[in-house]
Amino acid sequence: MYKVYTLLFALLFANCGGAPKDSAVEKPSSVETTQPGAQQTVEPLAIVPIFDADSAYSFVARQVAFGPRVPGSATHRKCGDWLVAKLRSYGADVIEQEMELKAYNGDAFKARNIIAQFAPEKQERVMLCAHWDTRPWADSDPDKANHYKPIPGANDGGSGVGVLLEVARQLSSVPSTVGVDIILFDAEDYGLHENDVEKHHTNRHSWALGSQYWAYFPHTPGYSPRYGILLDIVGAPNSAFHQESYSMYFAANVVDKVWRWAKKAGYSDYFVKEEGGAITDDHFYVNSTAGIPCIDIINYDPESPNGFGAHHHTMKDNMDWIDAGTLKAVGQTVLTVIYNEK
Ligand code: AHN
Ligand code: ZN
Repeated sequence: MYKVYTLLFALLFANCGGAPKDSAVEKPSSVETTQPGAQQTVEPLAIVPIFDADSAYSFVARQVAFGPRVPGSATHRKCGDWLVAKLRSYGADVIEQEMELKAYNGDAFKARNIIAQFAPEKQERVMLCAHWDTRPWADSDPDKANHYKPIPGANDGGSGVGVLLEVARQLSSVPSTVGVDIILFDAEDYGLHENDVEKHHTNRHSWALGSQYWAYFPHTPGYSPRYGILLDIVGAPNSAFHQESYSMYFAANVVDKVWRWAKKAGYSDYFVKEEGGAITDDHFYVNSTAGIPCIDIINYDPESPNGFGAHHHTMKDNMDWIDAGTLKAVGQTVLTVIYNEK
């Protein structure tokens, strides 16, 4: 915090008194100085706060400590209440969108999308999203005895939310030029159990139920942010975020923008400039139903035998799979993108 403000004041100061154009300052600005004879004006570089990876890590751990966040369960409700309170404590206007859902297998439950609006009065907006529920079944676990147990969901669920809570904490102290909406979708991970593939065939729309609902009933009618960024499975060590195919199809310019800022911020090792597979995730419905260009930052390698990682949808998806360095790469990139929106 101290560093950020020091830089801000330094830049403002450099702008006063009609000094020659400072080297720390790039482009001409629309802000005029008040000094007579000092008409040359400058615009400070965007101030990008420093993403605190330890803080994000602790937000992931806190979610995992509640236990699995399976829709309909008491631990799910408690974690949801905590998320709402946390986002309110950072100054957001929070909407809880409650809905009744039915999963592909007939399970019925109450679910809740959590929408945190920062600077809701601003017209120009960006949306950031992640799913906060966790999978009811560890159906990819090597041990069959675990196939109907809920996963801990540190990486799958916890990581995206942890990064976004830290983004929210930064927004509470350094306002961005554009308004930001952080949307935590529910019931992403209630999709087709591996043992039900025969019975239900390809039930591809069984995933992402909360975002499907939201895409039909957005919290604000006609909601149209510039674009959206979804974070899913963003905590594993040595992650490689490929350019996911639906993101490329619907929002190639956003992919390009984010990957370019990632490179500038020093994270091109994580943000790989290669096409990934097509993942049916929350962003698919944000794009196709709500018509908002939205990309998915997701650790998926189409070439690797276990795509999302060996821990995916197993009982091993715990804090051992969360790496602060990866959270930092994702969180700092997201902050760089949104604070550079004019
Ligand atoms: C598929 O596996 C096809 N879609 C769900 C993507 C996902 C699951 N993200 C997290 N868990
Ligand atoms: Zn999952």
